[in-house]
Amino acid sequence: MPAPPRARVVATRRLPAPVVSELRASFELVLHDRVEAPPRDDVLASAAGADALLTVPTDRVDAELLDAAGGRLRVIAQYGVGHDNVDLAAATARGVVVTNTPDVLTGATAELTIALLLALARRVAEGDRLVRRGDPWSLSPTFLLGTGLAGRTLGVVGWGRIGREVGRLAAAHGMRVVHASRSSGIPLDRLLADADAVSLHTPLTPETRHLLGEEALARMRPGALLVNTSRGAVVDEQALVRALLAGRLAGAALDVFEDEPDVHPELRRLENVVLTPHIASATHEAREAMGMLCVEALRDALFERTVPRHALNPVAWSRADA
Ligand code: 8YV
Repeated sequence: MPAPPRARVVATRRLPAPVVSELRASFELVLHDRVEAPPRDDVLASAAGADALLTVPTDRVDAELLDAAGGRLRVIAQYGVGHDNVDLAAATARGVVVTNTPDVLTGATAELTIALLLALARRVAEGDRLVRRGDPWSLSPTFLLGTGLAGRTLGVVGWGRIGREVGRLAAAHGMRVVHASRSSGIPLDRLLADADAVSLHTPLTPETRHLLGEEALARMRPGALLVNTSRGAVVDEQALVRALLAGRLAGAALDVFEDEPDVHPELRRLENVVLTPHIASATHEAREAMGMLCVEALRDALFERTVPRHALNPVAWSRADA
């Protein structure tokens, strides 16, 4: 069946230039060409009559947005691997296929995780702040000492593609790696008690929301480090702040937050906390490849009329054709 002429794709954020070119080559592109989230009402208004949406993990993709888009909507390409922001059941009920972008961001995300772990253990951000402030300092055998990674135990929570890659990179730094997941590894409690550093790589689901709450944080080894590049709400931020203020944890490195882009003021204040603005997949290579996977998904659904490779709810496809 020939494709509908110039199917309309609405993208909610600025995109890498090569991705924009590819989208414009195939579709009528409505682009919210800004880095910040557009006002919700603008998103809802622009979605009306769209054949496809291209969304990011901080967009709320729910029944309201699906209904605002209306009956032409066939596919939502999520620019990211996590999709806790998408109401998959609502999409499926309306015959809308949702896709994500796995694999191509695994390396970038694992690299940033190790970068954060090193920054925390070796006090890189703290040293950077000190030098920038112009504080007096001099080389001395006891100045700004950190902890080496070699010989320490890393506990990886969630053993999917990213968790495994983090494990591989950590092992290359001489770390002993243990993991806990739903289907393999050691029990979470044991991991928390054993690990010198804990790194989170689970999707956000009702089961993993506040997985690291008051109790779990209390089970961590005194003086342990926490790294989170998954989703902010996997950690109870208030409980984490309490554990840090009490000195039970030696530090935390966070790329994601419960209420992004807001960050708990205590976290911003603490020297032993490293903060990055959700940049784990932010390399030119990964972001371009993620965009190309979105383009592929849109072309598959709208031109080829086939279920895209990374469909999260392929059953929606048959429903739409029924
Ligand atoms: C975002 C992410 O996709 O993939 C995920 O789940 O959280 C990030 O990689 C990225 O910020 C682009 O939208």
